[in-house]
Formats: sequence, C-alpha cells, structure tokens
Amino acid sequence: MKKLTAYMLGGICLLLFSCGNDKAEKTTEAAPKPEANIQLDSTILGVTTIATGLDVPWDIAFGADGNIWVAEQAGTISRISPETGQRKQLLSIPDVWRERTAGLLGMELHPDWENHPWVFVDYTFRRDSLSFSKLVRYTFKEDTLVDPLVLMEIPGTSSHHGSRMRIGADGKIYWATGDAHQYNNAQDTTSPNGKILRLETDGSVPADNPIKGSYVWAWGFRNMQGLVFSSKQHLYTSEHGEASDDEVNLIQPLANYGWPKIEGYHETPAEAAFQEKHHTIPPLKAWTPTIAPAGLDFYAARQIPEWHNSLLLTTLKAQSLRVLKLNAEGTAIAGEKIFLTGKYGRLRDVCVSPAGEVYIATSNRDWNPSKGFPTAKDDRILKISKVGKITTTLLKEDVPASQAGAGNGAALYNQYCASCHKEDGTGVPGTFPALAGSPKVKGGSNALIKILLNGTDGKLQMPSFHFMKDEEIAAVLNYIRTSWGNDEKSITPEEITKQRTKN
Ligand code: HEC
Ligand SMILES: [Ca+2]
Ligand SMILES: [Ca+2]
Repeated sequence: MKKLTAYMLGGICLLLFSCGNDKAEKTTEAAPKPEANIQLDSTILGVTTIATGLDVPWDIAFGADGNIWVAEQAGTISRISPETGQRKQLLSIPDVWRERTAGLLGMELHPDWENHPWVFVDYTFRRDSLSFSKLVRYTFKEDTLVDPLVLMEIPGTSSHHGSRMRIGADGKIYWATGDAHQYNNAQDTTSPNGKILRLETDGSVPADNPIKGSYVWAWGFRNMQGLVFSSKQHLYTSEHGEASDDEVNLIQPLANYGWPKIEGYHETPAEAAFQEKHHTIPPLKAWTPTIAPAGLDFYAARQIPEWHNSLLLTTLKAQSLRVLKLNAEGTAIAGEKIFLTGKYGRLRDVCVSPAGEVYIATSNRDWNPSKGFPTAKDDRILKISKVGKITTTLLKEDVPASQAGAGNGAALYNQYCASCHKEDGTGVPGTFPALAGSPKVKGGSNALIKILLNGTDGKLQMPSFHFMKDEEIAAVLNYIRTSWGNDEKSITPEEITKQRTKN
C-alpha cells in the first residue's frame, strides 16, 4: 500500500512539478539494469530494455538532442529518453495506410540539425484505391513536427515498399525504394521502384546526378530495409531476397545490382551471362537460407572495440543482431558475428549513439506472427553498451545455423518454409495457406513439385525453390506429406529431376 501511494504521488509529482530533490533518488531507482550480458574478446556488454509497449518501431534514430527518435508503423513519431525511457509523442500522421508491410517506414533526421531541424519520413497511403509511397519532410518546432512538404510520391502495391533513407555528407537524400512487387521495375531505369534515388532536401533532382534529370542513382533491387553511410562515405544496403539470397551490397552510382535477373552471387550460367552483358555488381555477402535482414547502422565508435568499423544488421526471420566486420577499405565483409538469436524475437532496426551505445527496436507486433511472440513487453527498445562486469545471464556469440542435410526434411522445412507456413504447418490465415490438411499437399505429386520448382504468381505468391537440390525438395515434400496428420506416399528425387527437365 505504501509503495502504491508513493508510486501515485510520484506520478502526480511528475505531472505537476519538477520534483526537485526527489530526483536523484528516483533516477537510481528507475535506472533499468542489464538483463543479459554478452562477453566479447575483451569487452563485457549489458543488454537493457529501455522502453516497452511500442507498436512496431520501424525506424529509430539517435537525435542531436540525445533522445532516440522512433517512427512506429501505424504513423506516430516520438522521442524517448534513453536514460528514463520517458516517451513524448510529437506527431501522428493522419493519412498513413498500415496494412501488412505498408505503413510509416523509414525516418531520417537531418545531420545538420541546428540549421535544418528536418525530419524525413517515408510512408504508404491510398488514393482512389491505389497505394503509393511518399517521402515527406517535416520541420521540428516547439515539440512538434509542422509544415509537411511532400518531396516525392512513387507507386506502391501490396508489399515490397522498402524503405530507408539517409542524408549523405553531400547533403543529398538517398532513398532505398522497393520494387512494389513488380519485378520488372527494378531493371527499368525510368521507374522509381527498386532503386536508390538521390534527391535534394527540397525534392528536386540534383544537378550532378549520374542520369541527367533523373533521381536514379543505382538500380536492380527487390526490397531494401537497411541503408547506411560509413565514416568513409561508403553507402551500404541490406536487401530481402525471395526464397534465397538475402544480400548486403556496397552501392556505386550508375550501377546495376541484378534483381530480378540475378539473386545473390552471380554463380549460375544465366547469371554470369547477364553480368557479362550488364556489368552487374554482386553483393558483399548473401545468405541462403534467408535471414530477413532489416536495419543497418555503421559502428565507428571505440566503446566496443571489437565492433569498430563494422556494419550492425538486425534480422527479422533469424531474430538476431549481426556484426559484419569490414576490411580497412570498407570494400569487403571480413567476418560475421551473431548475437541475441531468438532472445527478443524479430529485430527491425538499429541505431548507434555518438558515444557508441547501440539501440535495437523489436518488431513482434508486425503482420508476420512468430511463435511465442509478442510478449506483454513488446515492442521494445533495447540498449547494448559496455559494462564493468558480468551481473546476470551470460549470452554467448551464436553459431550460424548449419545448412540442413539433404536427408533432413524437418530441418529443411524449418529453414526454408516455416517463416511463412509456420513450424506447425498452420500458416497465416489469408496470407500463407496451412499445409496441414492442404488438398494440394495431398494431391498428385506432379502438381506439388511444380509449386516448389516454379512458385506461383496469383494474388498470394509462393516463391520458387528451384535452387534447392532434388534430394532436398524430395525430403521437404516428404516431410510435409507425413506431418500434422498428413499421410501421403513419398516422392523420389528422380520425380523432381523429371519435372525439372519438363519445365
Ligand atoms: C515467403 C513465404 C513462403 C515460403 C518461404 C514458402 N511458401 Fe509455400 N506458399 C506461400 C504462399 C503465399 C502460398 C499460396 C500460393 C498461391 O495460392 O498461389 C504457398 C503455397 C504452398 C503450397 C500449396 C498449399 C495450398 O494449400 O495452396 C505448398 C504445398 C507450399 N506452399 C509448400 C511450401 C514449402 C514446402 C516451402 C519450403 C520449401 C514453402 N512453401 C515456402 C508462401 C511461402
Ligand atoms: Ca543483387
Ligand atoms: Ca545467384
């Protein structure tokens, strides 16, 4: 009872007064403690929850005011104090259309905040039953955001909206757009989708863009959810592949990154031929099975020396933080370390304070439900920083999921299929069909093999798994044909080979 009264009085005090001498005591009491430690070579890190109860904080940025700025998918922009977790909402954008992967997405604060207190956001909206993405500039004034200036509008559809934006040392906006699920957009240099676009901060085309009068800076992208400049002003992206080949790329002007003709490394004869003709640039790194890479930031600080000169990447499907050590020139990824796998669920974005503290935003209230999530605390912002000693649960660096063997249907299913159809085969109503009891799983084997080899291109799209070996496809199909109450005769690798040659 006493505690409750004190708590209530504390609340009133916060509302009405500035709470004078109470303050010091409060901060020590309220300062959240690390709930996990991570041991690096010589540095111990603490992982601390600093804010809870958010709804898909899609983009976070460390502001010049020392606060973490948060753009939530439903359309709100807030500031959160990293010390107290106190949150202040600055704006709710009325025309945001939130649906599955659409909504308020990327946000960037102008680096020269004193002279240009501008916040750039990208969000999807509807007009005449069509969807679009727009890039809007707001001005920060007296604790709110005013004077929205629409810089650009581009077509959207049901998914693949990207997007992130960053302002370079040259003062230009770089905007990573999605292909809007129209794959051919990416290779069409007259379309703004599937591109890195370069704009002035008033929305005009910079006079020195590589294609005169065009926003296009680079092309051949599917769905980028990470974008960052390093201290050397190299521009990096992270990109979602389809069924395989998630990528991190180093962006050059006037360059083609391959999608949809090339996925990941340029290793098939068709890919090599396309590269030869179009001089496409392969990724610095590609991941199969996919990890669903999202937010990217560059770690320039010295607080965590092991991470200096690395890209920090958060992942959704793989639910992890990846530390991608760059070579000295920043032109190659020299190593990958994996942390937090499965500990906090899907991780959407990351930002770093000038002092070198790392902040991470979870994404457990998004459209793609994960097993066991969201919890009552979701979504949250976590802080990772250097601490003096180990005080709580010690987390180790995670080892990469090893490639499942061709004979292990269950492991293959979990790596390639469960992110959509779910581990228990129940799918996601209206989006991913249940495989438990599915007539297509039970039907003749040829139609089923075709779905795997070719994918489908109706309203709901199943990606193609042509890159899997015949033995792997047979193993995964036999797994779904004998799980969750399904009971069908088995398929041989030879049947897959036969269907492939027919295609
Ligand atoms: C990115 C999400 C995604 C992944 C990953 C995925 N699927 Fe699908 N799958 C779909 C969608 C969407 C459909 C519905 C397609 C349609 O109706 O045209 C589908 C349909 C199917 C069907 C037909 C079921 C029915 O009742 O319509 C089967 C069988 C299937 N998938 C098996 C698999 C297997 C096996 C894997 C892994 C190798 C896999 N899928 C991976 C999205 C996915
Ligand atoms: Ca590519
Ligand atoms: Ca490839």
